[in-house]
Amino acid sequence: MKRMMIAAALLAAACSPAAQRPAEAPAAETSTVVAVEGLSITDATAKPPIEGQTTGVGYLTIRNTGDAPDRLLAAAAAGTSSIELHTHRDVDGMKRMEKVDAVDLPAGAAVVFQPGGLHLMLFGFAPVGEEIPVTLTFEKAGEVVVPFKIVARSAGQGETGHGMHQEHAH
Ligand SMILES: [Cu+2]
Repeated sequence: MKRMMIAAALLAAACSPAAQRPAEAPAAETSTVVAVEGLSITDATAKPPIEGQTTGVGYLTIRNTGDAPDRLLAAAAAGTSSIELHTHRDVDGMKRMEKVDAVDLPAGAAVVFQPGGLHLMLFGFAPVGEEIPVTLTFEKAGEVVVPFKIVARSAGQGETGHGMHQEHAH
């Protein structure tokens, strides 16, 4: 665990001169922090596909630390065939997944990608190792590489709406 945190910290530092020093993170903190001009990205995690399937899901928190709005436009990573931005929408009382073209990041706000809400769909995801570097493309901030920690799907945790993913193959 410690080794991973150090590796993540080094990666974050390599990506951004503005990266926070890892010593400031709480002891239990295992997520990475990637900070660039105007954005701070934390809690980036990727769940591998369910056995027999090929689609994984990614979560993260994007904080717009600047004073102008930005937008997340796209995501891509080696080790996937493609990544889409998805959200969930209530349709007749059912949560339905929906592809979105962009995610608004209002100035000063934190946008949380989490189960039942916004998420990254990782198509053709073949997890290798402990993390997957995902290139996020922002309208203003440009391309930012964020290491997503690969977390195991715990048995019985359920997929909180993600069982539907296979229904809408692209
Ligand atoms: Cu989805």
